Amino acid sequence: MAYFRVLSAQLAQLQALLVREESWAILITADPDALASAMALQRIIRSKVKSVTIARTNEITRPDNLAMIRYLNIPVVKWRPSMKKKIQRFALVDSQAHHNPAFAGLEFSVVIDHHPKTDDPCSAPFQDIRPDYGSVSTMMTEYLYSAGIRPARLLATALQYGIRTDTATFGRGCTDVDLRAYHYLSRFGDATLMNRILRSEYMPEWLPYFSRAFETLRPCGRGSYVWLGKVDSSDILVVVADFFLKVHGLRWVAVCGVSAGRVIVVFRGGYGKMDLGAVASCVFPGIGGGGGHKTMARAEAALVDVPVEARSGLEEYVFQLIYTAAEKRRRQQAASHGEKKAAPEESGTEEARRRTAKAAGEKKSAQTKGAAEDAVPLPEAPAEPLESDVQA
Ligand SMILES: [Mn+2]
Repeated sequence: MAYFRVLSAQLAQLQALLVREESWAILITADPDALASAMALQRIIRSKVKSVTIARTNEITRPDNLAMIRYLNIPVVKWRPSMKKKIQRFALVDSQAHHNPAFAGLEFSVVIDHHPKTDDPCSAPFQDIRPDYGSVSTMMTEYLYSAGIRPARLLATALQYGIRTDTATFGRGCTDVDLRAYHYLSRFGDATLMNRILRSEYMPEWLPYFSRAFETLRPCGRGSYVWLGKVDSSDILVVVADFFLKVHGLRWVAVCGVSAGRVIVVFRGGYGKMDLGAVASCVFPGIGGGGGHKTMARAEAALVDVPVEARSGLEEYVFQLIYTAAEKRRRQQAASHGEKKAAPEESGTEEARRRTAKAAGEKKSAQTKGAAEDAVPLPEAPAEPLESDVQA
């Protein structure tokens, strides 16, 4: 049995599009899967055409993406519409034309992707769209294999990282063929370079924020509160919140800061029963909004809408709002649990009073005892995902 699906027909179709006098551009929304897939397509077609440019339409800020480009020498340039006149053929990998306004008005000859198909028909003469694949890197590994091209060290490592990233390290959406591709590539990839990319989680300029986070970390009800003050971008709140998720026993964290005239709270959790999306939706009653999933949520309000008397003590003001919202949510959960069970052992009133009194006290170091959250089942979350809360 063949190791991968046989793609001779597809390869012949692709070859038929390649003309020695033509210059190609492979457009991507750069992330590890797209970068690796573009590298692979470039490898397959480069000897048959005049030139192949890999062009990204987005800015790259994530340190692992930057490390990947640097350590694996990926020749990616920023796309500028003025480049159009020197390019005869366009290809798209890990994306479809309607995904990005930057792709509008370009005629694609090749589209290779694993995102769901839409009603919008793709007009590219060569298209391979397989939503059942965990990554396009897997598809490109099959193309290389079918074309008899042994992936060189840097290309193999890139494809491995693409597969890892898109399957959240062989979890989400990972299939047999993704695993088989990864295994095949491991013969050619460089494990040391892979580790260097994997370890590039933080930028040096982020470290002062971590220092601030450790200073301000304090318990907030059954969760934890972090105040970062003014931050360059709300992305840093996400980075710091994700870091605290890795602390054993920490149930949830609210990382707060001010950016572009807005107070922003990023919630992360997942080990407890607390529905953070529901908490986020009532942090800023009347002055802001919020929402999200049970384990990741966000709330924000414009500074001008914060009561004037609260602006000089924002750290404490936001703490109280989050504490109140979280406790309210916890009591609601306890009450609904009581209704279901008809035998509420500790329905919250006495317990809640004790906690309120306790939390009104001074700052304390994070309390990380016991990982089991309140044994209270939750009603379904009114989840409204926030796309800005997920890093591409
Ligand atoms: Mn992908």
